[in-house]
Amino acid sequence: MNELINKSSSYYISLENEYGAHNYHPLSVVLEKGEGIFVWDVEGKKYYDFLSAYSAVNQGHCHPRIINALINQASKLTLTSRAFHNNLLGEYEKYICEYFGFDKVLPMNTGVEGGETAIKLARRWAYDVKKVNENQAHILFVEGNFWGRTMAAISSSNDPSSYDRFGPFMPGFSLIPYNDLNALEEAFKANPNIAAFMFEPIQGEAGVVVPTEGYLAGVRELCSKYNVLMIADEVQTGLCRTGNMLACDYEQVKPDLLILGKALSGGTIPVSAVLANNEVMLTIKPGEHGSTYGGNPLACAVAMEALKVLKEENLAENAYKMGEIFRVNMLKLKDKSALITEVRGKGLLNAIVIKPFGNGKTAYDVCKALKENGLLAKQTHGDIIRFAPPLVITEQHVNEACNIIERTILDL
Ligand code: IF1
Repeated sequence: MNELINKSSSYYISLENEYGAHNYHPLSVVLEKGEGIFVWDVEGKKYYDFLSAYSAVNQGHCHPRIINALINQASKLTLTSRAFHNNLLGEYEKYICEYFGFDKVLPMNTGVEGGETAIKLARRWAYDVKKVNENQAHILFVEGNFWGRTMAAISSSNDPSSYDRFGPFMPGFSLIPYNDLNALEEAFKANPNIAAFMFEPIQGEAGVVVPTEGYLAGVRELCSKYNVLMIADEVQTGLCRTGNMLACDYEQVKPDLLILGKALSGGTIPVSAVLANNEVMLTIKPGEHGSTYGGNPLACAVAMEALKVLKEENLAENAYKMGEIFRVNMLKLKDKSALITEVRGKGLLNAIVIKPFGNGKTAYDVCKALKENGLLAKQTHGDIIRFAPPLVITEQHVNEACNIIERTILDL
């Protein structure tokens, strides 16, 4: 291959197309570098990153402190497996437990493994503590939930593009509407075998669906009243994304199980965690759950640094303030453009809803135009665009990015 071909976006895209499974439909941009809130493509063009790898890069691309922790630990020891102890696991476990106020942590890798782990813990707790009859434990979810791509995750999904023709599915799951405390209480009353209620405090994939104030506290109250574990999937909403360390903090609510992932490694390697107290966590005994990479020393070093950066750089506060500015700008734009029908979100997890325009054009076409103008964002469900920049963004950059969005939308 000559150098010119080697360097063009279309070359890399055609390679992916030929040799990679076709399970994604990305925007046609090929990135090769990232720093803070910016990414660069192979042609050298610079973009605002308003996706942050689905909120995994909250601390900004290639955060120097996180990359240093990664490199230092990588040159010393990366993986031992859990067959042996390592000198970082215990320190990390103590650090993250004290950070979030739980007795214990179970370290995994991807977010969906965190969800699987939480469900196994809840089922085990149901048998050992709640005394549910064997194989009768039930987990309740909400419509529009998204927690990954495993068989269990898609078994709880009501989105056909997730589950269609992948059956048969995992039993013992059911769905109620989101943001509906009456439905939750009715479900709890109707089935004494419910082990857990698992949900996102703000729904991400569903399109940044923010529940009514009081919902989180109401969920907590009902879970306690009916002896059901509250599982908060904060894989996307946690770690300062919504303007608080956790989205549950907005209503001073503490779940029984907390699932974290994504930004727990600042976008470097897959690191997830389930936090719980002893009553739940100690129901799983040696040999009953685990993972080759879970709790590896590299992940422990990186996660500790990623968590320190969140606090020491006040990223919750910054996300809160920058989010307010972003939504004010978007609401002004909504007044100027008939294309935008809604602006919603919390902190720096935001979305705008786009009315179909032109000849059947959708949010995807808006994202294509945004890309041309130097800002990367991703549509969901055809009509929603999610805006979630790294939390290190400054006011000046929020305003500049909003100008790009405004110019793009008004030009369409
Ligand atoms: C993809 C969305 C985001 C999640 C919550 C667990 C997981 C996720 C709340 C699983 C993952 C993903 C995965 C990514 C797209 C992305 C996503 F558009 F689907 F909704 F973030 F907004 N819980 N979210 O959002 O974590 O196993 O992937 O580490 O391409 O599937 P994972």
